[in-house]
Amino acid sequence: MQLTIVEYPDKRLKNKSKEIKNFDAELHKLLDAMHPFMIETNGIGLAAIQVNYPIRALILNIPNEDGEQPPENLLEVINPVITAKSGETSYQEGCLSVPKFYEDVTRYEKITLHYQDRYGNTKTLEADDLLAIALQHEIDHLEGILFIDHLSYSRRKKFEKEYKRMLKERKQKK
Ligand code: Y12
Ligand code: CO
Repeated sequence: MQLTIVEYPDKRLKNKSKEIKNFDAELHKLLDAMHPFMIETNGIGLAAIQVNYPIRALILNIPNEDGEQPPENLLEVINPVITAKSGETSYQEGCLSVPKFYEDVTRYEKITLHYQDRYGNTKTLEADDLLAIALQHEIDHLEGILFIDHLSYSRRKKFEKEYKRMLKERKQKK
């Protein structure tokens, strides 16, 4: 299964992803393709909509203390719902759909998540630190929200100017 990343300002990233009702081979095939794709592109989190599948699925593989992403730490999250949230934290976020840009975003410090695994089993997860931040970032994707949508008006304007310049330079190099 060949996947390609959908990059900002592609309008498809604004779409709201649909609830998953069939936990079938087609879903498993997509999840199985998303993981190597994310690792090869140096990502730690990826929502299905970023590879043009607007369904409520995301994966996360948070690096350990050695910076490794062992496959046994892979988290597959289907139909997530945040049921509790507390605290506040700020982190410099990046996104495979917004290449080369990192910006500070404020998020909840701790969250409780209800979700399903690839077989439709219901799960609960208490998350903090980078896991909580990355989950909120990926769940935003399911609502058509990007981390740059959290920036102040002036930071966003600055970002748009720099991003346009980056796209232009990239086009000229081709
Ligand atoms: C905070 C919040 C959410 C996350 C998870 C989602 N973000 C990523 O996985 C970012 C990946 C990323 C990878 C890059 O490397 C390549 O594209 C080769 C990257 O660098 C460039 O675009 C040059 C930027 C972001 C993480 C943290
Ligand atoms: Co992202």
